[in-house]
Amino acid sequence: MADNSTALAAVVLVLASTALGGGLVLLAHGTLTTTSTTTVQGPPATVTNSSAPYVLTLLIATNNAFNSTVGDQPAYFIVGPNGLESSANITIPAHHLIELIVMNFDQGNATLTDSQYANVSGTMGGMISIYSNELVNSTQGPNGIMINGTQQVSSLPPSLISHTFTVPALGLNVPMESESTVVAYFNTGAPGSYLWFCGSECGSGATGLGGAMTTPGWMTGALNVT
Ligand SMILES: [Cu+2]
Repeated sequence: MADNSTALAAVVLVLASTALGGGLVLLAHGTLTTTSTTTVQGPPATVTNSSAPYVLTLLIATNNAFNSTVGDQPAYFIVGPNGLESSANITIPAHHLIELIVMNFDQGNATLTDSQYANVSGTMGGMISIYSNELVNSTQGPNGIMINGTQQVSSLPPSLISHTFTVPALGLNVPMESESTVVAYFNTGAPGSYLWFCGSECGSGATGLGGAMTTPGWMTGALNVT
């Protein structure tokens, strides 16, 4: 009996948290705390398969040998059906809902080239969902694993940002917290080929703007909406 009532109380707590809408608190000292146990909201239940989101999965890794003088550089990759692919050309459908998933293995942060890149833009609700080890911290409950999940944020403290996925022509900016996965939804419009880049100084040289930052397939490339 005690176990059942505990489980019921936990379920009620989860439902109550969900009803609160998954609010986020950004503390003044730059750390994040969560007020919710909800997971990321997908598209509405009325969406049919034909209009299901196109899933674009990207991965950021750091131990990529650029050349003998620059050494290792971070890079975005497409996680495709046959493995990792170059991010020099990323193709997504026009006039379509896109579910963008970015897995960031980078442990560090880098200075933003412009403070505006700390802000989320161009996504549904102006939000992204962040999953990190600290945020998940799930526990085993009486009825199975209890998943704490994620946070939805509209910006990040610059000190937490490793990279961004930025497409100015689409108004899209998604900041990436270190060692985290981000999920965002956005809608594409007409076909076109647009520049994407990273808005943090994560490349080589004194400014951090060389190497990966100027090389397609590393921290920049083309986003082709077709
Ligand atoms: Cu970067």
